[in-house]
Amino acid sequence: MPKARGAAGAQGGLAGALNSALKDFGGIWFGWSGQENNDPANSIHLDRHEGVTTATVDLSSRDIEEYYNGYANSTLWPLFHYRLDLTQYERETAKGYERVNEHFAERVSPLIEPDDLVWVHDYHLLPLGERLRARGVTNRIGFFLHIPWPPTRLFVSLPYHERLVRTMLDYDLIGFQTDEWRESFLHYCREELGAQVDAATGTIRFEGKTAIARAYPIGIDWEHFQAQGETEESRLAEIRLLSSTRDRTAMIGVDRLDYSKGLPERIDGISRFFDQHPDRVRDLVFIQIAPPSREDVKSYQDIRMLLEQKTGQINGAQSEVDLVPIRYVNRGYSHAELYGFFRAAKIGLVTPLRDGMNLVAKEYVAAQDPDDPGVLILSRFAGAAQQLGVEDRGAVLVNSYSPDDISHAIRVALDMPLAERKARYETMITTIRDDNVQAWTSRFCEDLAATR
Ligand code: ADQ
Repeated sequence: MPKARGAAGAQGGLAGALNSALKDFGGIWFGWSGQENNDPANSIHLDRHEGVTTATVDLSSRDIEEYYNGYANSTLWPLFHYRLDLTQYERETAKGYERVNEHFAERVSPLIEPDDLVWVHDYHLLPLGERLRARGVTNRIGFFLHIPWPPTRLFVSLPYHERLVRTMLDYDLIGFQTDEWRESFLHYCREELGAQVDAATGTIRFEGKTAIARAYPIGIDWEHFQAQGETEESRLAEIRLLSSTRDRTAMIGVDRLDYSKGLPERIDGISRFFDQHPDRVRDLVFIQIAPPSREDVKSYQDIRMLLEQKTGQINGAQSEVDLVPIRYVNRGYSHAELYGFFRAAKIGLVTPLRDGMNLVAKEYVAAQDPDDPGVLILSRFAGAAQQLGVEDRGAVLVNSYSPDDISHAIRVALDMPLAERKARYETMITTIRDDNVQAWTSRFCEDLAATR
């Protein structure tokens, strides 16, 4: 199979997934280095680490402001997570977005060889395919969107929405996490663009171009994650958590500190649970691990403050000298440590308001002891709910906007008998193990190679 050349715009959830994929397939990772550099002559770096070649470029401070903090994370990210209230529409940042995509195309096109597959990732790079085509790249080019695609009625609030989607039709294959996001995209192409759309095959025909849209739910790197669980580091993390919670049930949340993850709403749900069941405050300790992200964007500073306030309030109201119901930790941990924490926690609380997939939900289940598994409480608005929540037989599904619903789910999870916990675990574990990141990569690359 030809080498895959990936282009990724983000650090974060997808970075780990793509690293695994590249180790297996070979190829080059191309993307932003995460560094600021105002000297364009020294802005590209080639590196080789654990069998993966990376070609990364630095961005100028203006590019970071307009492209990354601006259009990508203050326009597209909130809009694609249905948050019109947080979405900013600025002509300057939109221009910065186009400029940086052009700059990436200029840098990456000389690295592309004739039989390469090119795989572009995520909302930072929506127009990259079109920019590459303009430079004469005729290779097969695929695109994968890691986040939701919003409903048409929301998406059309974006100035020049049509221009953005037109650029996407230069891809041969466009991947979405779920059918729901794929259908929203097809709806837009049919109703707003007037494209010819075959919903069954996902084929979109428009002005002589043909693109195919399909769903490819991303998975975790199962083997790597299980190997983390075998380490001493993981075992120590598990013991550390268990010994600190003693006879109380540990409930855990692990998320980037992002308003899409529903963290204040989650705290409201826990607070409601304590209000409704004062006799059970001593049964539960909630651990929220939330490393800050995108700290230069104001909405992220706001969510951090709000969360601090809420955890402070509930701890103030419910704590005793020997009891603090919520532990809120602002830092990252290794996957080995997270594995240990997940295993020690009898409830995993994953309640985003909107999420493309959510890998934490899958990691939580993957870390459970099959003979005594914990319960996953999962938002019905996460892409993962389409795989893990089928007919409420796997995860306990909740409306993450509703404190009553979250409170009820916590009570159900706390009281769930072992037989039901095992049955729910069995329903989820097969897809988590088999539909892993390697299977996801193979499916996408094979389909991309078969286009045209
Ligand atoms: P994210 O929004 O970053 O990803 P998610 O899918 O949950 O969300 O991935 C987060 C990853 O970061 C997980 O592997 C998790 O273990 C890790 N992580 C989170 N908190 C951590 C911490 N405190 N310490 C260490 N690691 C931590 C985006 C989309 C998702 C989509 C992924 C992949 O928003 O919907 O599932 O890409 O496509």
